[in-house]
Amino acid sequence: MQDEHYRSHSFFYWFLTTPRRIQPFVFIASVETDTPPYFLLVEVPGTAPGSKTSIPQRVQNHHRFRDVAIIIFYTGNCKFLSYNRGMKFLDKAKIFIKAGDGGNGAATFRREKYIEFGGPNGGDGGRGGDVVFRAVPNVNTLIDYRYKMHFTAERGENGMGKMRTGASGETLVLPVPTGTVILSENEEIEYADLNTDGMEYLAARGGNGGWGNLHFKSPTNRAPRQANDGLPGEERTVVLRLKLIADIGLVGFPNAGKSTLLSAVTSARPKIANYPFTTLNPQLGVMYAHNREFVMVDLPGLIEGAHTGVGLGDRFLGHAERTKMILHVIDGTEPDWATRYKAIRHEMDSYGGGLLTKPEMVVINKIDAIGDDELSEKMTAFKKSFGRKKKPEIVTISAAGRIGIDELIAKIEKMFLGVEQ
Ligand SMILES: Nc1nc2c(ncn2[C@@H]2O[C@H](COP(=O)(O)OP(=O)(O)OP(=O)(O)O)[C@@H](O)[C@H]2O)c(=O)[nH]1
Ligand SMILES: [Mg+2]
Repeated sequence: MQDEHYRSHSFFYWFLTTPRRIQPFVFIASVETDTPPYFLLVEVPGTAPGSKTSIPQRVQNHHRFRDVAIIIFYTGNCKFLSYNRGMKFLDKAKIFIKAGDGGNGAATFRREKYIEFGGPNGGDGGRGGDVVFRAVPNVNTLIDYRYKMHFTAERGENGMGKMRTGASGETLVLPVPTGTVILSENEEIEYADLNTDGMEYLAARGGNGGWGNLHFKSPTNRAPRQANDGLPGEERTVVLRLKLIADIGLVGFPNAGKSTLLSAVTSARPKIANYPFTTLNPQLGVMYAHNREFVMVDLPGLIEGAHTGVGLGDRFLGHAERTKMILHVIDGTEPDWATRYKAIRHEMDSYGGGLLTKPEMVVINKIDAIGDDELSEKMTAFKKSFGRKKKPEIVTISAAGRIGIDELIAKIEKMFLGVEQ
């Protein structure tokens, strides 16, 4: 399709011939056709001569790229491998929130016919609106927070004469996907973890309304002209980080067949292709077993050094943090499973987050593409590589050929029973 069309041109050609866009555009490219090293590229809009903001500045404005922004102007045959149109997924956003200021108190006096010294009757100002985050189901991206980054709740109304209190400002409810963690600006303090639907976090309190002059009436001062201004609403910058909630996480090298497996056991239809980094964003699917259903998340492929930012880096491993079980997918046609296995485990270890201690199942995929002898030889070598260490459960399948899928599902279900007891 379109994808293929792009692939048939050199990256540079493609870059030059595509019309200007208003959104940044991310894709993976390599210098030689389909071979490492891969570069994560971002094309940033509005870079024409005379543009007010510089390219790096524009890239900096997008938190997502803070640590991986690389811009390469490459004139050779730079092959475009994969792209992600529109960036529909975003798992981190930094936003500024401000609760509403309180309304001012009023300094007014009664004025009625025949009453000479009508006393003070200024009402209080209304309270400013709070800012509240609420976890909502059926959304799994923070993309809404990408372009709008400032949120202010309504101000309280000023108090009025005749003892009327100003109306309070409306609470500003900011919906976030369930699984969103709210962190301080430097990401060191976790304020809240909205891990269940409907959970709320009051992130900024509205300012109290000021007192009207009625409050200041006393025996010694019966006609106070004094009234307070409302207090300012709280304001702060917070970082939202989404950690998807799934039961099972799929990890492995690019091209191992993770997305193929997801599509074999769930109704999700992720992009599948015979080149690395097809999956650029985590994908969710629901797997139906005999008695229950499991949410599975397909994560972009890891490569050696992912924790130092190589390839897509390990940033998506955050989505495996909340899973109860890891499915480690290995391409069975690879000559040395043990080395591949250890490389991924090493990346998971470097990431931390308790990933290594999660129950794990190793899924050897693509067995349709290898002979029985080769399979058993490799299996023996793989098992041997664990030495005396405890071996994980190993399952052989062909995700594309749908071999061993039912057995895999049954084993996952069984393992879950063990996890839950
Ligand atoms: N022969 C064979 N090929 C398979 C099997 N499963 C997947 N493939 C092929 O392997 C290639 C990669 O599959 P994907 O599912 O895209 O791999 P992935 O692990 O999601 O890769 P990334 O998204 O890049 O990390 C595709 O060309 C698939 O058709 C299998 O069981 N047998
Ligand atoms: Mg994939």
